[in-house]
Amino acid sequence: MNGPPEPFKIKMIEHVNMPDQKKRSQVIREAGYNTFLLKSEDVYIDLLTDSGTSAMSDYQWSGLLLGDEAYAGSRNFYNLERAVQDILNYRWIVPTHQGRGAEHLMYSYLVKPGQIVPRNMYFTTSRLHVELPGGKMVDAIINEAHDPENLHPFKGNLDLKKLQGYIDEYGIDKIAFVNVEMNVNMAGGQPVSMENLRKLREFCDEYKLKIIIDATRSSENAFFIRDREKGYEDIPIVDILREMMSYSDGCIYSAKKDCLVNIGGFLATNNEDIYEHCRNMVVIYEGLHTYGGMAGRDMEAVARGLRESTSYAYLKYRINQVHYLGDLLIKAGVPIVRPIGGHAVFLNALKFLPHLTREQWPAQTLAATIYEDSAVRSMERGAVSKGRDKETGENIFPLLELVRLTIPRRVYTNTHMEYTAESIIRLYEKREAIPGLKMVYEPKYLRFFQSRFEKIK
Ligand code: P71
Repeated sequence: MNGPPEPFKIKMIEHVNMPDQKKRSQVIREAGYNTFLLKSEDVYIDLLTDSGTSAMSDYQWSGLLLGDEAYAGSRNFYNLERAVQDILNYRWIVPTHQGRGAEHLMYSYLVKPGQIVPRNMYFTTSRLHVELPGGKMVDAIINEAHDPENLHPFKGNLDLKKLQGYIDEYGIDKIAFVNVEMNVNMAGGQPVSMENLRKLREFCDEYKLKIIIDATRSSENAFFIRDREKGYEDIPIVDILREMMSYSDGCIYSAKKDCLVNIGGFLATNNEDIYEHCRNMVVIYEGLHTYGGMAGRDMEAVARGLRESTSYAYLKYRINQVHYLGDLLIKAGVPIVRPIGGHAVFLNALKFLPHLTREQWPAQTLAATIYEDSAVRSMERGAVSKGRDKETGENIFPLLELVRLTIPRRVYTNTHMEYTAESIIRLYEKREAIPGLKMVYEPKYLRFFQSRFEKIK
């Protein structure tokens, strides 16, 4: 058997379409070879993202009916507050419509113009919310994370020598805070170890630096700590989460991932100044501090989902499914990022399509080609996502030029994984025949969402 069986059964299904070859070629051309611009009804298996795409449980759905839609003081806010206190061990929470709302409130308070924010790799919205108040995000992840084949078990770890280097180069006053992402998305869903967090806390205490966690995928990170780190084998996920967060001054959380909901987010902290400021700001940008852009029913679903995300049996099934897809590809020799991460399998487009130049956008090309072959939708995570250098205006070509096959939680079966793997293996066998793309339209912000391409003849 391929890992543990699902710790749930299916109560309701959603029909999906399988467009034929002619239709697939037509719609991906019309979408400018950008998978973000496809209509969902033209997609058979949607691996664009694990964000907001999970299947809720009957316990979460039933919570929707208990939504208290009062403008102020909704009971569901207090349920959410209690869940965050119980599981993440923060005293105060400010709800937001989704993760980037929390990033906006937290980072616009903590970042002053000219300051830098070291982080274990970057994430697109996080970087933008550091840049908008005049800051700059700099990379402080261990070098192993930039090597898609390095098998380090905690490739999300921060490199304290790099942090020291930034302090020496810029001066301590120029560091706004240290940002730690759990199960680092852009590195391939790679975890941070507890030992690294502990050492980081000691390091930051010496310099009185704040640590803010991006806790978006913290339950999945906790699973890897339990599975891989000595001393945590028998520790409940909740206790691991509480310890992880105890090394920080606060977190932002996109509930659309590990909390198993379609919309929602929050920030949480034990720092009274951060709380006071964000609770003030939330009413300007999101909504009153007891709903922050979410309906009461959404907050209930987040509260219940956060609790469900701490089930070890669920996490084991979840991460095992991601590994099932990755292992099928590894067996066929397809180049992927290793170790296989928590939420997605990342194809190494530079190795898959070595005949393309970086300006022919190998990852964008591969994502479009996979759709054309099988109606499976994936996401470019390479130079198009990375964007241009703010100072020179030149394209930045990161070492990682990847296609992300992101697995929604509790949505697809292993047969769907097999179908996906078969398509990619088929393409890998005829990879030399795959032509590149040229960019014909580029928007100013977060260009990967709306840029358009044409096939090079
Ligand atoms: C993902 C997303 C959603 C996304 C965002 C931007 C471009 C494409 C897709 C969102 C995250 C995230 C981390 C670590 C904050 C956010 C923003 N990820 N931190 O991976 O992964 O949260 O989407 O709720 O605003 O597809 P938000």
